[in-house]
Amino acid sequence: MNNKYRVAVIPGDGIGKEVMPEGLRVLEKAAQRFDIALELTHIDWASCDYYLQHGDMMPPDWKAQLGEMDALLFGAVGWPETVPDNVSLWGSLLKFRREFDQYVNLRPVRLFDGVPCPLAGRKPGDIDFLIVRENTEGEYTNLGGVMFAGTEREIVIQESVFSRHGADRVLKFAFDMASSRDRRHLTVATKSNGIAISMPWWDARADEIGRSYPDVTIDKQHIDILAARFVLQPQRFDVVVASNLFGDILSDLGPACTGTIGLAPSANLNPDRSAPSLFEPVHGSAPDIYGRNIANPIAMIWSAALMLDFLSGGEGSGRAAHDAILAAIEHVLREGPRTPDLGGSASTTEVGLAIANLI
Ligand code: GGG
Repeated sequence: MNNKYRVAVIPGDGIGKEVMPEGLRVLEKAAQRFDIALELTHIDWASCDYYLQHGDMMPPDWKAQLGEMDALLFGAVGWPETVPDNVSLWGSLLKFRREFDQYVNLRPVRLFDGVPCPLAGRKPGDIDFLIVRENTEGEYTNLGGVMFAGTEREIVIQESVFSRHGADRVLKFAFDMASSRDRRHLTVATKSNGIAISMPWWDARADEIGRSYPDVTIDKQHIDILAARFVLQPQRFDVVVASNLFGDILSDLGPACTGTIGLAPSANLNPDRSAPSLFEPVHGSAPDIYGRNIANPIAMIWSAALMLDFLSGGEGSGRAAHDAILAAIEHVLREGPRTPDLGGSASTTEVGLAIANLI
């Protein structure tokens, strides 16, 4: 074997449990073909079912168990009928991102050949960009509190946190990504007119970091018009860097503009490799379609491909396996079968099998 990787497999909740087997089917086929050894550890916690039995999303030694891994392959979290969403998210996914310092959430957005685009007149090639979402701070905090709760005087304070260390490192990553691409253009999502302290500061950090990247052109766009341009002029974008919340919203909107969020993968990266990185579809647990075997497994499968690419440093058999999986996804999106989110009637399993058979 060329390479050996330890991977924790965490299906989580809802359709995470349905798309994960297809992710693994394709992953194992690619590993076999490209001589990659995978040691998979199946995790049945980090789920709302586990919470209902144990009163917590994860066991107390979760960090020791997962810290030994090279990567985490994650499905989805959330089952609001039984566990409040903030409890399940803060009890699992956000702990992984913070404790393993996965400070970059890389989310590719691409319109594929054969996928009907909801934006009139767009063809493959018009939409092909990367969202770099800051992943450990920003608007995602549990800092704040409620005063005079339940009274007419009720006051709610929710803090945002931006550190120079946190902003600079994700901005550098985004500039590096832009610098490595043909168009070399970086869009910085901001809202410096309304959010009067953190966002002008974020813009200034981008300007300062950008001085080390004279080959990269940069434009700053307020999040409201930026969102509109995702729909109206998606060809403008190459790499987009955004704070945690803005990046989260943009990375649902972007894939929606390419036909379905069911295709969108993500890589929660610890680029320094001091702890495992995590790979997951952008979509959540989708309680409305869970149990019918109709969820699109492609976001999960593409996430597994991103994992192989990252683990191999973008070289050798890992890169070859990634490229083969992407080619198989492209083929299936052109020729079918398709799940209902893309207008087809195929099952999750049928799409997974079709992709695996092409590897
Ligand atoms: N597979 C992604 C997932 O389960 N997402 C649930 C969610 O609410 N995520 C919010 C976030 O990514 O910050």
